[in-house]
Amino acid sequence: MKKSLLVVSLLVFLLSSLVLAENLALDKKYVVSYPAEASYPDSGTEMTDGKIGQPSIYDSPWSGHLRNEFRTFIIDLEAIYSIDSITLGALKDGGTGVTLPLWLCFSVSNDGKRWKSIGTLDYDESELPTKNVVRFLYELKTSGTKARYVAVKVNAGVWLFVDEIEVHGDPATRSEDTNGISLKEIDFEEIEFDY
Ligand SMILES: [Ca+2]
Repeated sequence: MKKSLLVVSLLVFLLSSLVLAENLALDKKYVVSYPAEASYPDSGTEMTDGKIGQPSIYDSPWSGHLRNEFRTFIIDLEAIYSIDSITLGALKDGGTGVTLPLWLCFSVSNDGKRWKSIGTLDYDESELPTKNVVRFLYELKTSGTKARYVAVKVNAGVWLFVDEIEVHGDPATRSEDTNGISLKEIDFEEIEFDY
């Protein structure tokens, strides 16, 4: 193969893989089991607005959650998609009690009522970044799981700082859904998680 042809083929391949890996959660609605603290608030759109925090508690994309062991976020993708991965960004700031979650549990649903646990990320302190101030991206690979609703249960220590949840998948796998319920109708207690 000629060199120029090889470069063009490579570019086409790279572009097509970029198109496939879209963030389906961008600008989608979500709810959280317990609101962020007033001092580090979440206006209700910040977890899916595409804005990522710098590694500083003062950067506005971060919302801060204080104690109570965990928070659960539920995102409505508004249609059923085939999902390849789910990510969450969290902050560590060793000097201020902002610690990284030790575990995250994930669950999905097509109708907002029947849920299916799809995996858990579990870390020892020693497996998390040792740097004192750092943003860490958690990622669960979901190998084409079909879902409209995505629930992420996130462990909270003293302070949990989070900036964005992304759900990656191919938009072409969209199938219209009319059976879903509104986020406000979802019962957090009904969601099946590993723990
Ligand atoms: Ca954000």
